[in-house]
Amino acid sequence: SGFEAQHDHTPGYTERLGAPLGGAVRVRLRTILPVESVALKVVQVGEIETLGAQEIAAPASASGPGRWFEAQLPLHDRRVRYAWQLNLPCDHLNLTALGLHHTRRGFRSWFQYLPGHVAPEWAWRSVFYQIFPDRFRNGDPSNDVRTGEYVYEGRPVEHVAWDHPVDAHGDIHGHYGGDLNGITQALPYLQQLGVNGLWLTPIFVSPSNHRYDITDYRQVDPHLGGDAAWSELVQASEQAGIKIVLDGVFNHMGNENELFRAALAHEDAPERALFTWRDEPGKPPYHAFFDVPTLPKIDYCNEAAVEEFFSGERSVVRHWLRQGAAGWRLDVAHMIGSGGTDADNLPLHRTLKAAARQERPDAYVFGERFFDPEHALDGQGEDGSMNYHGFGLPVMQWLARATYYQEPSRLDGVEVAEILWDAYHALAPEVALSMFNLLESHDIGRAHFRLGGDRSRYLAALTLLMAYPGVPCMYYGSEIGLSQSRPGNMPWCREPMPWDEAKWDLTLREQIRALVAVRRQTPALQRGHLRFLHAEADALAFLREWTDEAGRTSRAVALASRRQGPHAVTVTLPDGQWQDARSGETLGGGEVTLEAVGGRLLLQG
Ligand code: ARE
Ligand code: CA
Repeated sequence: SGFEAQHDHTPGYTERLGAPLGGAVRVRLRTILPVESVALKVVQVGEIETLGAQEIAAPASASGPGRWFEAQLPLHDRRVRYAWQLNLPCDHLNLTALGLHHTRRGFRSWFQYLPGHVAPEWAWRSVFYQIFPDRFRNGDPSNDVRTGEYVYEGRPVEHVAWDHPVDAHGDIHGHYGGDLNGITQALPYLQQLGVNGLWLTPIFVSPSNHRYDITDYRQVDPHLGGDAAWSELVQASEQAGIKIVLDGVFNHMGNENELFRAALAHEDAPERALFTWRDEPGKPPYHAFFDVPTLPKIDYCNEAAVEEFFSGERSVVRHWLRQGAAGWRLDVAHMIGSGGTDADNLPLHRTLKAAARQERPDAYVFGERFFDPEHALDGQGEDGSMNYHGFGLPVMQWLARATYYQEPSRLDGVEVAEILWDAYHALAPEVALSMFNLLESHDIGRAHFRLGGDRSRYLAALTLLMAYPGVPCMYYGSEIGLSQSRPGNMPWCREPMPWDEAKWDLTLREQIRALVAVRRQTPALQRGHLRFLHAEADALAFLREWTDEAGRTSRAVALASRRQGPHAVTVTLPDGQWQDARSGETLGGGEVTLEAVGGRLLLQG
């Protein structure tokens, strides 16, 4: 049934996360099978070590039926992989992250432990809200960009009225006037929604409205209210219990940056070494992000670049952590380096993370990656990664009515569960819990729009977002039903937030507020182990479970459906009494038939 043998990262089963390299950690197994003995298999360099496990009394910090076994897992490497072997009277079974099997399966499916890894646990308890500052709220019209104030990409910038819908013209050169002052004013609104983390897309001096082309990394754009508005926002958000993660654009800078201008000005300028130069027809004479001339790539072969941005005593990474930022989202993380692959760049990412952690021991550092990030997440570098690959894209592809952009084909629920599970167990559990989960962003279409405005599917998506392992992040305006005027990703998904409440979908906001509250109150959703309970074409269900050191167990089950009307789904729940988070209805454990419609959360403990 899948409950025959259990082991995971929670305190009853894994004694202490963060045990150092070279030491050992106590790991435990619980089983109801008639085992004669249990062994622990550990992957050593090139071989497998088999260690005995002792039968013990049930630990205080665990629950569930069966016998308990314990072994010492030696932490001989930065990532230790292990599996359990259950010796039965005339058979033996292996328990890996994939479950119980006769064969050992691949090592990749074995449990993992990262010695010495320290996760930013506050992020696990957080619900994030992404803000694109030019479009969220205009708190001070006096700092707005004035039409014709300067020229960007050969055309004068334009001030656009807040109620003017995004159009191609408005996006590239149009500034709506949103600023940090507006975010400070909106803190009570955000608190009421229940979010306690903000990710701001770039806020430093830049000519464009998106500000990914940074002119000065050490100054907040005066059009956003400047450094003073930042200090005010930091203070007010601290009081509101909200932490702020900034967008680190370290792969490229803006072409108006003084370092790049100096490099262009003289053939022998020392700044030339910060960039890589080339001579290819039709392309800028330097490497640039997607060959966009305004975004010259920074070359980290150069130690001066590493110091300026990461390791130096006054580096950009350190500077803004000192100024109150709680972490960094790394723009195009896989590209940050010296032109090699994502894997080649890992040592540099470790340097970045180490500098951030020296400055702020709980800094949350995660990279933007649209593809499988497994190779970058060994615990030494980034804490996690934006989870497009292992969460947002497949979930949306499953739920979307029509095929659309990143959704070239439709997946069924069984395939989605496989994709999610594969991405989850490829990571150490504490890393999976630090993944930055999202359904939508300023780069891809809005979820509500991609789901054809279907409320039920949208709530299914949001339920999965709040219940899945990782840090959930919503996109500004989604809570009140902000959509887009036409299909596509950017710029259509960057409409300004309407502040006229008559334009809000208040029912939706209330439903989302309730989901956020459940996430923030339920330890199982913040740090629990994951187990899929069910998957069929139109529905899937999973369990999250966490027992704390004192033995208190919290459980949650998420059930999501993409079908129009309600339908019956049969799942096996752990024993005990369950409560539907929305209706308050109670039900017992064991094999139960649930009515699936949109998203449902069942809670226990
Ligand atoms: C602007 C216009 C675009 C135009 C482009 C080129 O908006 O319509 O095509 O200029 O002239 C920032 C701005 C963008 C801006 C861009 C260039 O936000 O508005 O575009 O700079 O000036 C891929 C990368 C991913 C990257 C996206 C954009 O893998 O890392 O493309 N995301 C980050 C930021 C962006 C930012 C930049 C990078 C540059 O989040 O906001 O752009 O700093 C598929 C593919 C992915 C692709 C994804 C989204 O899934 O697999 O590889 O991401 O779609 O497009
Ligand atoms: Ca303004």
